[in-house]
Amino acid sequence: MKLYDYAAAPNPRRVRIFLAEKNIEIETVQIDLAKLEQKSEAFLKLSPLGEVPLLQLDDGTCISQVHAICRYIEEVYPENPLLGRTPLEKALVESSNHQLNMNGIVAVADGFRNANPAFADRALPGPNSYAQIPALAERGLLRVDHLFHDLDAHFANSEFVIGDYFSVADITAFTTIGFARWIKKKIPEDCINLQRWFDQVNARPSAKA
Ligand SMILES: N[C@@H](CCC(=O)N[C@@H](CS)C(=O)NCC(=O)O)C(=O)O
Repeated sequence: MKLYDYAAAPNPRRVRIFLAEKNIEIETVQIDLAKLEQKSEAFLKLSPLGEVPLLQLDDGTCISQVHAICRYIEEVYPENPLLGRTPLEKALVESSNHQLNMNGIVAVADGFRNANPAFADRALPGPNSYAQIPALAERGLLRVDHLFHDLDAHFANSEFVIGDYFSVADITAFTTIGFARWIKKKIPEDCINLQRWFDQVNARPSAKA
């Protein structure tokens, strides 16, 4: 297997942390998004969306999308499950992870891509050109503020996103907080529960991935 990656980008980081939690080492290939290498003919042949992360299997098959890549890895390497251990836990992890992707990763991406001049006409990733919508950038910032406070309230009574079980949902939330720095958003000082959870996850060796 080979992971097409970009060290600075949040979505590939989610997969790198997932792999690190499972102690799996695989070859990575850097696709430099700053140099628009994702738009090269060679990469678009593998990934028509021109996005990283992309997992390429030994037979050449390519899997795009963080969730699908994590699902495949979990099925092939079931030890130390991160997508849930029981039917109920699997459903709860998927529910939280989807919600955190939409209200976290996507909200920050809206805030960043709709305001940064480098993303003019690239407000969404992928092969099509989309103009920036400044109101979406503003909404993104507001959504991140709300997410921080919602998570703070959640972590007042819960060690991780799903009780005392560390899961992919924690990886998504943790990566969101790192990504939020791109829009100059830090954990607010009054969010002590969120900060406690963040420090705990940040202390795991996988956080360096
Ligand atoms: N929904 C995709 C999102 C992937 C994505 O947005 N990747 C970004 C890097 S974090 C990308 O490849 N951007 C390419 C571009 O901006 O052209 C997933 O889950 O993998």
